[in-house]
Amino acid sequence: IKEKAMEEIKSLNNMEELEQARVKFLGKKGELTKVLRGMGKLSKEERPVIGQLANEVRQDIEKELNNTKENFRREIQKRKLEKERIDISIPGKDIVLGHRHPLVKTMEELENIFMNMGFSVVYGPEVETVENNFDELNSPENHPSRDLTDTFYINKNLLLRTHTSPVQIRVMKENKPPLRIVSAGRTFRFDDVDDTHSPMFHQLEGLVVDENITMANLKETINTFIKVLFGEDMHTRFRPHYFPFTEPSAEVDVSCFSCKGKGCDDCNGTGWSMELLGCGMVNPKVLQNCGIDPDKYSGFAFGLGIDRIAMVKYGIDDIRLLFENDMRFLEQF
Ligand code: FA5
Repeated sequence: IKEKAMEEIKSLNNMEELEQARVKFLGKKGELTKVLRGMGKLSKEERPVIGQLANEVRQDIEKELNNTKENFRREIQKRKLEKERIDISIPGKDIVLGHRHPLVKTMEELENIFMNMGFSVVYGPEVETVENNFDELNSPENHPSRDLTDTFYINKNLLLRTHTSPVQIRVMKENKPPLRIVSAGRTFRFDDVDDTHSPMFHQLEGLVVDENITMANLKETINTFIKVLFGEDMHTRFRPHYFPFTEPSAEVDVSCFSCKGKGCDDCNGTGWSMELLGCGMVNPKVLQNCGIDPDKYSGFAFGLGIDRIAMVKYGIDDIRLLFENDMRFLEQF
């Protein structure tokens, strides 16, 4: 029995086979148990001899089974460790980090430039009164921008602001000169969508009111700002324009960012970029509307399109890209 058992144990392959072998040799119906059961039939002299022998065989088989079991256990453990081994020298996986939207970056950059020039940053609501958005800004009752087809009205008295200029009114009504503020935020117009127009866009409003403020201060401020933002080699061109809330008023063109004014495909050979901002000397009527004495104080204001500045700065040729949230576009910034 012992030899047979030893032979079989050597050829075992796994824990299940080992358990089967244990039952076969040592179990209740096992071969060795049969021998022990038959002991009664033996003579008095034979019994202790056979008994001892059977016990020795049992111990030997048990020992061999235990050794084999231990070997299997070690083998399993080894395989498991190998499978779960961690190679700490492999470089870690990159975590995908988000980043700020090009528009937000531009907005913050603009605010910083003006803060460095001594302006305070203030905010105004996107839902405005018709009074602040039009009336106090000297916008005539029949002005086309008031049309239902140009403005998103919420009711008779409230609208989504069509520009950031109502922030001027809020600031002038609540504070006394000297004033020097910028205010950036969302604006809304019923404009047809194209490469450079979006129904929701962003403006940055600037307002300075003090004694002896002149057009020269306005030009110097805008020129300095453009050069800090785009570089020393950028130039501006002030074209006469009309806004009800400024007099005189101007629209400002900036050199084409691609060719710096020489003329290229981006600017259709003109050397100038698309229209970026409107400005002018605060209309004395507007100062008066806000309780500021126009004989003592004067001021200038400007409103620039942040989306268009971002387009020029980053070479984006379609404003819609800024709002489509296409990852392929956003990941480039
Ligand atoms: C105004 O909104 C005046 N409030 C600006 C101003 C402020 C003038 C203070 C004088 C004093 P305008 O409608 O031109 O002006 O708009 C200003 C800028 O906003 C434009 O130069 C352009 O850059 C941008 N803009 C206007 N409409 C859109 C649009 N639909 N999509 C994207 N940008 C626009």
